[in-house]
Amino acid sequence: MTNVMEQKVQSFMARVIAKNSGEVEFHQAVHEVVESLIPFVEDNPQYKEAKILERMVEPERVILFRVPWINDKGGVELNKGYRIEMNSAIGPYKGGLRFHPTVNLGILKFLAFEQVLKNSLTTLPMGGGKGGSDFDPKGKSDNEVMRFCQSFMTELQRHIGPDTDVPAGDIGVGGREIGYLFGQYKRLRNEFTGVLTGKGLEWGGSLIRPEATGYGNVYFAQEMLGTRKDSFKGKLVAISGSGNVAQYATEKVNNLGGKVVTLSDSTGFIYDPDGIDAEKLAWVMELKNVKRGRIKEYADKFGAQYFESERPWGIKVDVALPCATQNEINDEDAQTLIDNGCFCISEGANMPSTPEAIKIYIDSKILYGPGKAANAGGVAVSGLEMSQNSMRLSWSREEVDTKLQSIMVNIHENCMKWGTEEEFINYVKGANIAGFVKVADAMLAQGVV
Ligand code: NDP
Ligand code: 2IT
Repeated sequence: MTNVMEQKVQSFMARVIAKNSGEVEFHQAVHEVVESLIPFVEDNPQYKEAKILERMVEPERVILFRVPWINDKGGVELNKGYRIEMNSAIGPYKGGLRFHPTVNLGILKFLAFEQVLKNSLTTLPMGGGKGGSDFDPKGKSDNEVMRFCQSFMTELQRHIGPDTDVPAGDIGVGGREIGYLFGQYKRLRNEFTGVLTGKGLEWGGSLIRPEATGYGNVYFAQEMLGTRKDSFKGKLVAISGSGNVAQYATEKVNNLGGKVVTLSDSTGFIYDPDGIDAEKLAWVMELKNVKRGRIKEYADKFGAQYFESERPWGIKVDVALPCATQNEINDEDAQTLIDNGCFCISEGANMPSTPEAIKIYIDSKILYGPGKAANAGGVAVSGLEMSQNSMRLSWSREEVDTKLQSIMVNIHENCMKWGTEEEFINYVKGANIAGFVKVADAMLAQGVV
């Protein structure tokens, strides 16, 4: 980047930092995007004159609320509730809810900002939003989770709707939580509508939605490997996390002939050089989704190694799929991965790589799929769930999976279109510009709103 352009990025960021004080993850997400977009906007003055970038970093609306609830001992508990309605230029706000003790305004704004560009990349008509709470579902009974979800929805319901804002899951919000949230919405509003996605199959959910983020991430990685006439066959793969995204990424890698050798959670990671096959994965799903136990138990059960408080990036692999959380790969991890021969990193999580790690990927010219492209399969199938709900129809597993695959292929093509440089595809630049253009053009058409 030229010095002049670098200065423009710095002065844009200085304003963002001053106006959004202390929101470090939001600053990080915006910086990564404007590094690609400021040079593009300079070449396309219609966006500059209309201050599209400045408007895109300001949420259309931020909702903050109190969530009081009663624990099993009869004591009063209190959490914070949030919904960031970031951008509705191309459709109703759409994006997940995260329940995790680290949740704060800056984290949700980073996620909502990424979501706007991600949703645009899917080609479906969805704006961007994100929400959640600092509630920690770990160690809570089902009844406590239910009472929390009911209190959370009692306030949220007045702000959302199937044509307004359609939340879904994210960290700490899976099928159980979506069920309790949906039940309360329906009771308060007396409406059975597609106000949430990730619903159960019997009550408006879509086939393949649970699988979609993990499958989509592997489909995206497969497209990247395809540019080098390569595939997952015989590849060693490191996956982090052991939740929704990690589980279905593991399943799809297995189906495509690769071997997943790691999984993790917030306490450590397991290394199984024999591979986490279908049987072991079924055991992990039961452990995580039903018993809600720790990944360490895998090592005890299958005789694998367990590394307390460590992340899996020191293991020698060909492909890495970070599927846990933000900033889980730093520059040291990135360098270790590459030194060990890893040449493909596809992000199931949102912003799992630090800016320093991303610089190492780009300088090394490895295949690097940033989250907003690589994990867009989840929200894409949420979009398909919204369509099925509007039509009061449901599509077969094959139909939804075929649509998911073609959406991931299309996102990959769009990244190539906007991100191809000399002998290298810069997927960061490609995803940022491809996602931006559609939203920016819609904003231009709709005037100063
Ligand atoms: P889950 O809650 O199902 O699983 C999260 C996993 O990540 C768990 O193994 C969890 O471990 C681990 N984890 C969470 N926080 C941390 C942390 N601070 N440090 C280390 N490990 C952590 O969430 P999902 O699988 O749905 O989400 C994973 C990632 O994928 C997130 O970044 C999310 O934003 C992203 N994503 C999710 C989509 C979806 O459809 N669900 C769509 C697109 C992206 P533990 O149980 O110990 O907390
Ligand atoms: O980060 C994400 O894309 C999600 N958590 C899924 C959002 C959705 O609305 O399905």
